[in-house]
Amino acid sequence: GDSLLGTDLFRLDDLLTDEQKLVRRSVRKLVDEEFLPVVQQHFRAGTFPTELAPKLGEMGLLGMNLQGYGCPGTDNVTYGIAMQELERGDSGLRSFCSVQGALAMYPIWAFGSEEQKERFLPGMAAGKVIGCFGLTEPDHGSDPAGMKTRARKDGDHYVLNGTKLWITNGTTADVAVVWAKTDDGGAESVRGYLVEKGMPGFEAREIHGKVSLRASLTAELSFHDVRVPAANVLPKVEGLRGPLMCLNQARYGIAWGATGAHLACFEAARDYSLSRIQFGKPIASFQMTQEKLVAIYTELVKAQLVNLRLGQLKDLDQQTYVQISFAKRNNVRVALEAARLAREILGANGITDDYPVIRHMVNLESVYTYEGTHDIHTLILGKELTGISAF
Ligand code: TGC
Ligand code: FAD
Repeated sequence: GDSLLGTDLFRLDDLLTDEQKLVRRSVRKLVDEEFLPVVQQHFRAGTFPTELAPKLGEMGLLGMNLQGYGCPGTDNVTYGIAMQELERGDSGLRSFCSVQGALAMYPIWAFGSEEQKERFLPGMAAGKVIGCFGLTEPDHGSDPAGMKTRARKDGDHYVLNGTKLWITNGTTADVAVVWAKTDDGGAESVRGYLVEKGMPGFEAREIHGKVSLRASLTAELSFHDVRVPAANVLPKVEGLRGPLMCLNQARYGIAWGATGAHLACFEAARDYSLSRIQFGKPIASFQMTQEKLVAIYTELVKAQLVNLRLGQLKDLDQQTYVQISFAKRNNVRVALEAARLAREILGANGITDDYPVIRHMVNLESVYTYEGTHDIHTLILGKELTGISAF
């Protein structure tokens, strides 16, 4: 059925509304019918089906939990379920939606002027205008506070110089939300700049040679004396709090998303184990295979419980970034371990891209590292438990 694969042991579906179940069914259908048939080809070619963007917009999957300006304004559990179903397809598909909704639309929505919101958000919600988010730099990944990108005020413009690396959707984006330091006369502080495609001095170059997240575009952005009008500065936020609040939105979606990849690996491993015969019996009848399936399933259910509770707290506006770190850290790690076990169950077939498992496994290596590495989330939790910062 469309419950948790007919194995909803704790009746988690009882905690979902009909609307939430409907969203799950329709996103699952979209992924099954329009994405899964093309994912192998995109993964091999290192491309992303950007032509799906208007369809994703039509289904309300871009900026889903934002209110107004053409966004659906759903509750956060619905948003999470949608991210789970997208990443059941591929981490690249969920990444596309996370970057668009949580990292590009959210800062405009939360920190933008009325004019910026009206100008960008409806087109972005519709998937007609693509966004990206530039925080990471070649020399500053986990420690964005050390960023070198600078914006110098010059009349009614800011002049941007610097480089951003590993930027998802960088080459297709019409607008890049770029975080840079400005000293504007006083102390240096981080601000967000809306850099538009075609602005002289702004270039995006595709990064080649990725073995993980191949069905996703990743770029290097460079800025050489890019003149950004003051009207393109996000007026309502200053400091690292701006990008960190965006990361809270995206990490929440990743916690659910990783569980979608986990679900896909469980489903593939269980199906395979029931049909693969060795020693005259389905391999599912061997105790060691059952032990692996139980391990995958147990962590899947625990991750789903964390996601649901996190979503409830977010809907009450009581979520903390430490809870989000807990969920991102745990759910990505257990999904990665589940993918490795599922790969084992599939034997030699497990190493081919004819099955989804190894694609999820290598994708999850990126998910483990981006949006705060596993170690960074460990330190955030360690600080919470001890009161001591180990950064
Ligand atoms: P620390 O001293 O712990 O904190 C400094 C101040 O910031 C506050 N804070 C947060 N506030 C809101 N949300 C958060 N997530 C916050 N984390 C920290 C904190 O309370 C404190 O406030 P105050 O008032 O006490 O001063 O931290 P620090 O300055 O040493 O910085 C460490 C930090 C937070 C940068 C690090 O923990 C971190 O998160 N590094 C990871 C960087 C990262 O995640 N980059 C992601 C780039 S985007 C991306 O990967 C997109 S992938 C997209 C896709 O394809 O899906
Ligand atoms: P580093 O920070 O150099 O870390 C290297 C290793 O050192 C890691 O294992 C890390 O955990 C460890 N480490 C670092 N500091 C500590 C510490 N204090 N204690 C213990 N261990 C530590 N960024 C964006 O801004 N926008 C995007 O759209 C985007 N998309 C991405 C897409 C992909 C496919 C990937 C792989 C990355 C993307 N990123 C993006 C970048 C991502 O956020 C960074 O890779 C991440 O923050 C880690 O930075 P780093 O790679 O420079 O690693």
